[in-house]
Amino acid sequence: GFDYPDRLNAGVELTDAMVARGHGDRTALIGNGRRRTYKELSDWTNRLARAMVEDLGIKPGNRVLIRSANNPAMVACWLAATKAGAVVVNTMPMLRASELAKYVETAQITHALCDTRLMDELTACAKTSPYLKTVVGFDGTSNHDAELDRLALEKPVTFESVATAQDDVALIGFTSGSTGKPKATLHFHRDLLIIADGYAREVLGVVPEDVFVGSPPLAFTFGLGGLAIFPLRFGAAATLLENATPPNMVEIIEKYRATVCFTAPTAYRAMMRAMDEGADLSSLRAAVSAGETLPGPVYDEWKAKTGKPMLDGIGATEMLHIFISNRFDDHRPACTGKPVTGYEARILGPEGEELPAGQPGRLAVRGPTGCRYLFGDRQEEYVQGGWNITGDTFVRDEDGYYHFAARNDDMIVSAGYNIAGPEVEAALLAHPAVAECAVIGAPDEARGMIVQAHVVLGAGEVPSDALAKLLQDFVKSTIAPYKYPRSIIFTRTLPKTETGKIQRFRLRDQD
Ligand code: 3SK
Repeated sequence: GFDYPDRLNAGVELTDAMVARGHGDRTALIGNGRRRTYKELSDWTNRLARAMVEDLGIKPGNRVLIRSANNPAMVACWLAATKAGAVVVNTMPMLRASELAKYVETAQITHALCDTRLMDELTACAKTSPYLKTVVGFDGTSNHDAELDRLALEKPVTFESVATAQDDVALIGFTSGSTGKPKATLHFHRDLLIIADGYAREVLGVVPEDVFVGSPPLAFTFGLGGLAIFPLRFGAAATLLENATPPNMVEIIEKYRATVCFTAPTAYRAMMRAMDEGADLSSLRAAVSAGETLPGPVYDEWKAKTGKPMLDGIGATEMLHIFISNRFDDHRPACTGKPVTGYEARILGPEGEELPAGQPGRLAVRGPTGCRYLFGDRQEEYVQGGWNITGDTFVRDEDGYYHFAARNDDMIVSAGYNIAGPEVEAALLAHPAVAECAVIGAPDEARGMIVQAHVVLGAGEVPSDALAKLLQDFVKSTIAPYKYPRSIIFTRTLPKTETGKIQRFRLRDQD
């Protein structure tokens, strides 16, 4: 188990406590072209927290929204609000006023801190909100040239952080909502540390010399953990990129000799193409893949190119972070691995009964970081007997490893066959002409559903019936022929969420 004192403030643990442990002169954050040490981060967050309390009137328990791309100022605002005992809701820059309004209403948000470059939509949202009364800008470029920065600069570098209880709520994570309405999930101060002291320690073995890089937004708990909490908990450095495209990540990896990368398989594929052109990614010791299924061919190619396994994992906003993962010394291709210490997993049948090894069913998980929803109605649907019922179908093998089969929505029943869309995707991705693809079930009179592949071709490839036939034959030659895509649609792009998850439901809705 995890043993924390009753009074615990995660913001303090990730800043002042790190200075007290002797990490003050180490680099904590790299972004906007400069480095900040742990001591600088501690001072910065204390000043900000003072401004939040003394000038903005933030009180413990107030819900505070932060709107920003990934940059050091966003991390500082999140840590400062946490030190002030606020409950933070981090949000993505692309959200529109109507989407922000849903968050504000659901979480009853009273204060918002916003990168000044992203003010318009938030101001529009605040105009009609009965809750949101205070909106303040901060300078996401770290030039301290905005209202919150000016208020903070006048303050001393000391702040008496709120002595929160370890099970006071610190963070509300909204699920990214690749289908349906986003759900609000609650996380305690201790949860923010458990994901580091559990997964990051056990699976990644983070050391102060590590330099983290990656693409998930900090507004997504995958990004908050991977790009802020994990490095800061161990005295390592976090590089923060507002525009984390694969070329930008490659540049950062080369420049800072980054050692740990958090991103999705599509970005790893692009980074491997950059390696073909001479990019040097040899500094990376850990490549974590999550948020999307890791296709076997991507895992195999990474292993062949780097000699290291890609660490596939599955997490959930409800559970805060990754709860099943491969390990450096215990990994298999096309396999998500075994539960992280402290978490238990089960495969459930249609009646909620536990299924034996080898049978696909709904993945259920329980552990120390979840799952708690803001509103009870959802709780009943998604949490049963303390188990979080995920939206994924998995199979546990005889050796206790968990294998992803499909999102429950991605199982295709065609002429009586159960076909997992991601398996067909992995087969297509192994063909060199295919850059990206998404497989869905399309309605069909004769078969009920047919397997339909939406395919983005690689550079220089030209769509044609002949190529479609070639890809169909290729799939038939690698997996059971009944699974081949009877329909292939070539497309330039696939619909994705801001966190990079392919939105297959949008392809289904097109039909
Ligand atoms: O697997 C995911 O989608 C996820 C969600 C939240 C936090 C971490 C992860 C990997």
